[in-house]
Amino acid sequence: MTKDIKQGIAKSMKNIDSANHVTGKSIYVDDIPVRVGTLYACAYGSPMAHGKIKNVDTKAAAEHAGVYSIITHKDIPGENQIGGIIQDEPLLAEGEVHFQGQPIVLVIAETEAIAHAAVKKIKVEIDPLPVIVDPREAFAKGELLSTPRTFSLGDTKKAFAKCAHVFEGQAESGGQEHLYIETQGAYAYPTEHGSVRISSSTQGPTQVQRATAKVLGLPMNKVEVDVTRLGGGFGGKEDQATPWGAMAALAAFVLQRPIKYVLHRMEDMKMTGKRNPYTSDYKIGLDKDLKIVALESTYYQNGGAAADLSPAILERTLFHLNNSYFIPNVQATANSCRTNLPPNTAFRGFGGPQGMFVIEAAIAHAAKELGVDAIDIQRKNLLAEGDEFPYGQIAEGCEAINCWDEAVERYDLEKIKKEVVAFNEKNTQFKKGLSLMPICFGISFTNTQMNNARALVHVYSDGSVGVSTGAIEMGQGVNTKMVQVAAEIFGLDPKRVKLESTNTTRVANTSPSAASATADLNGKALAIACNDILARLKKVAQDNLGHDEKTAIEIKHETVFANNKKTKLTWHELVQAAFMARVNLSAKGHYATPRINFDKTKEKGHPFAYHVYGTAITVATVDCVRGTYEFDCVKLVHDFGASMNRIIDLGQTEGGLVQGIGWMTMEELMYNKEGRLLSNALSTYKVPDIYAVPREIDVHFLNTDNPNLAIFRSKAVGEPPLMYGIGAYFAIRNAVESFNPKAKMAYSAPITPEKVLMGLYS
Ligand code: LUZ
Ligand code: MOS
Repeated sequence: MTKDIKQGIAKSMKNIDSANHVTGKSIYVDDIPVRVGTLYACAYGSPMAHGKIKNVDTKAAAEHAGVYSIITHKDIPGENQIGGIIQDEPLLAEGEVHFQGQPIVLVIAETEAIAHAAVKKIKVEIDPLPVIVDPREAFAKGELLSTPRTFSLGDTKKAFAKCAHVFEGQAESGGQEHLYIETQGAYAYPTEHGSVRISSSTQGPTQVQRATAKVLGLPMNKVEVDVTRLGGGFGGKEDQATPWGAMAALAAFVLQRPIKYVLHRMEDMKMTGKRNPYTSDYKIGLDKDLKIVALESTYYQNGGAAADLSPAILERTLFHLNNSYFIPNVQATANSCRTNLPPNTAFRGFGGPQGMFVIEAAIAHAAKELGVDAIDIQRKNLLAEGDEFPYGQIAEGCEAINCWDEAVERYDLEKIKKEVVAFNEKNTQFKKGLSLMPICFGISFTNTQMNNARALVHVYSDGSVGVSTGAIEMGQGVNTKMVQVAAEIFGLDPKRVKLESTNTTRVANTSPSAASATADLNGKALAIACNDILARLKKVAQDNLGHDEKTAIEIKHETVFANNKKTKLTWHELVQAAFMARVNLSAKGHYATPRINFDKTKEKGHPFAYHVYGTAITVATVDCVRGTYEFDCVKLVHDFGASMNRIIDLGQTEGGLVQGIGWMTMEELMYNKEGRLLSNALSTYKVPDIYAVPREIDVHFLNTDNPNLAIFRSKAVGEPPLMYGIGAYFAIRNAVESFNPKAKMAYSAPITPEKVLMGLYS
């Protein structure tokens, strides 16, 4: 624990929700007790991926017993538009459809079962138009969602001319279903003065509020959004909780009845966007000492049918194109391609993992051609203090080499290497593969404007504390960290602090809980508010104890200290004295990350508050008869800064790692040429289960004292560990190549057992 923390109460404090989670008491949207008169919604999704709507026949559905109303775009009082970054997405299709599952009609019925049954009776005639599912095809046809972006550093043309080795290739990574345990959903009801209140399972309450206000033609102050917690988000509810919130609110507003809409799993899988698949070209140049001298790359992002967050995701791909390496000459262009899939969206890592996979593939490719170990190329090129990122930021507090070297030493890489070689010499059916995966992830929303947050704190006259922030609890433990912040600053037992729901009437204009930045931004805002109240309380303490304003007052363990000496005054008495003296016991804090900036016209700046680093060692075993595989171990060193809660941070690291392994190895999204999702259930879309988890996961906390832009110097932890999963891909590949050194395998993730088998016998 660093010197910044006086109490250190909560270093290993348990998640405040754990007991309620395991006893089923935690409230999610579907658990909210419904009001009398509640009706249920279900959307009819387009059966075609692209076409012109000729006719919508809702007669049979409307006549179905128990159906209350049918809502189409014609019922929208405001604008039929929910696009975030770009206004290109209707709430309910109008004239044309652009992906299978796109909502066209909303059925409102007395029960959920009736709503679902009635939807099946809707008949929509659609004149088909050509369907594009491949991003390169979309690009060739000029179907772009946003302007292409190019990052450059140095001069790649000159650099390539001098390179000893140049390799060119393609790399592709697939999409990923978020599979939050709680599906998308919302519960909305009309309130006084033509207003509406929505309980939404969203990472972005303000996004839901803003879009709903637009759809209903209302000012934002008439739309209240409240969020208790989410059963997972992973980016899937950063923007894509919005349509369901807006649909529920639309029906509630038009019909003046409470409306509930919670998606069924298969509806959710079919209708919502996923991680953006990418296909990319790379050209990498190395000198004779294996230093990477130049990289040229082009990324084709499969954006789906609407922009959603894809332009921002595209940008983060470029920000992470060099992963944890210094590359002096870079020319990289990224294209966001419009296809007829559900709009793809944010997913833990937000385009970063997709960019990092490409540089890792390029390095693996070079290593193979040169007959060297990829590990040697990786180590030689790790980012060092003072190196420049392709976007102009200079690496400060760079832990890339520290993490790598610590992992190599602590886990005895030489020994692991020898064991793998020895195993492979002795075995023919089973082969082991080893990889190292360094990571580097920039912390801040890449859109500078979004890096701000607010908090509202009340100290009640009995000494208890209520906290509201813009942070959304989605299982990541942010509310526990917020309790820690308030308890630490006030010197209280965490039990005194209650975290309120996240509500747009208490904390407004929020950025979504995303970008791994939620605890930092909201924690800093909360710290400001708490410190404000604390300053007022200190004055009261000075007066109360008969001291002057020079006396240093501190509150520790609920007791007031004056000039480091314990006094008789307790927290409770101090608060009462303040209340009697009519001192304001409430405060609002606002925080905006200092220093960060980015100039999009030059594609240069200092967009990130800081970077998070780490290195993972992965060993996989491949069954060379079956093509199946297991992970022996993942041993990693991760840069947590000074972790403020090791239990939560460890959970985030393990969860992120396994989610990354799933993306890279087994989770295969399949769409057919008509844009229909084939992997539309958990029987056809395989996610990691307990057997897919590495047999051993070892996480070493690298304790680093910087940077102070992290809350209590405890670095952001949400997304970075996902990218360790990329190591699983290369470990498996290396095992295959040990069985068949001539294996012909595209750099194509996920590396499913089918692909492994083809590689083994190629
Ligand atoms: N969301 C966003 C994100 O809007 N901007 C970002 O930079 C970001 N990064 C990671 C995850 N979500
Ligand atoms: Mo996100 S990918 O919603 O941080």
